[in-house]
Amino acid sequence: MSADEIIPGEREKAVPFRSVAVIGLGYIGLPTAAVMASRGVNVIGIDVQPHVVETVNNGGIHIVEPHLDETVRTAWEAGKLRASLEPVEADAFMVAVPTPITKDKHADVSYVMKAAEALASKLKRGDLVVLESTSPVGTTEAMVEVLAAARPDLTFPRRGDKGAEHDIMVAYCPERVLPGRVVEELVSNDRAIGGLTPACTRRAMELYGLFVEGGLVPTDTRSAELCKLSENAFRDVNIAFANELANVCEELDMDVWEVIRIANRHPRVNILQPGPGVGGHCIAVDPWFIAEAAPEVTPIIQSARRVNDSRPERVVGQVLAQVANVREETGKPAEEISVAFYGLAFKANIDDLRESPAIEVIEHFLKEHSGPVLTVEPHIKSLPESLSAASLTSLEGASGADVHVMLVEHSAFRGKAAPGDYTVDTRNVWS
Ligand code: SAJ
Repeated sequence: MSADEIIPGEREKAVPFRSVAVIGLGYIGLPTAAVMASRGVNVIGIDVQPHVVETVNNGGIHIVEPHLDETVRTAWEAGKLRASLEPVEADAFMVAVPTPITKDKHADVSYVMKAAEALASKLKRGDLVVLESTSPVGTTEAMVEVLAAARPDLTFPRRGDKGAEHDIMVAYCPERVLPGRVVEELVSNDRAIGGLTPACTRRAMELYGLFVEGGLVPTDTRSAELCKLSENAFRDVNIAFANELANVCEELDMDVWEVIRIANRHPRVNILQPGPGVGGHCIAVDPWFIAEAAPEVTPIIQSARRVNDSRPERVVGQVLAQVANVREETGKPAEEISVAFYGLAFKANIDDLRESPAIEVIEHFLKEHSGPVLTVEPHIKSLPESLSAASLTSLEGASGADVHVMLVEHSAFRGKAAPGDYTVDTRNVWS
């Protein structure tokens, strides 16, 4: 699909969007709804969780993300943003629901299909439906079939349709914002706009043009779907390279940070940072959506996943080695050796503990160690259930521990010397 097909020279004036419904008020849906509403669009957020709907309808937020609270409050005060448990009529529907992965690495797109079933009854001629959730290739087409089955009175576009007019327009436009910078990146990032037909792409570009200042890149649904998966798989493979290098340096008793620092002085080399593993709900998941679709031809993507997934266990081995050193050098029994872990979030400067490799390290370590385990995480007030055998303390509270383990490079931990002689620094904070 070329840009010329999408944006004809003589374009008639766009039909305004009187209202937009955002299905799913999570880490992507709520910021998207709020940013659009702050640009004067009438937005209604739909979520199945009553506490989320109630919070938004009181001008509040249920997730932590810089600047989201003021964006939501301002839009809510202006009467542009409200929430509902049930879908309502709108001129455009944006679907931003989770697409998790099952234990055996299959993509679960059931929330997308449920959202499609729920919104189908509200569709009217001329509406636009956009899928934003990170999805396996072909999900947008499958979603259209769900909509079409529910609404035989309306016509829907199919892949490859060119000239035909349809009652409903459908596109795939993946989110690509970075947690911690969501409100800013929603506006400034370029967006891939993949319509099922050129008319669908055009309509979706009009919608995103309401709040995106980055470029709007027209394409088809499948390319947009694979593009999103490729972005995260690319990052995963690059992080795996850094982690593999860390494994090599561990074997050779060398400093990986020194090697990376100097290698990155090469004009065409940019090695990422090793760490205790890859967390979050995107980078550790999305590569499997590609691998599941083409298992025989994705050895790099699959082994990168395995390298990154094996890091927590390696870190546990390093911590146990330090515990053994303390025991040997001080004569203390293991049950008296205290170990402090710094950082629990899945990455720096956020409070999100979901799919965190730091948690995995500590859970695993608790099974191997009988002495006191301390944790320091300035962004949370209580420990998750799985860490109930550990305690949450401050930097000062952890200072007397025998072994210190840096897991997340929060700003609050930077600029300080190593707190003791026995350390494992997975993030190059103390070295
Ligand atoms: N990490 C490293 N070393 C690095 C970089 C990251 O170990 O050099 C680890 C982090 O500590 C974290 C994990 O990787 O555990 C993922 O963190 P991230 O900052 O790389 O990515 P996310 O998951 O917060 O957001 C990603 C982004 N994708 C890309 O950068 C290609 C974001 O733009 C996407 O919108 C997001 O996934 C998503 O929702 O898909």
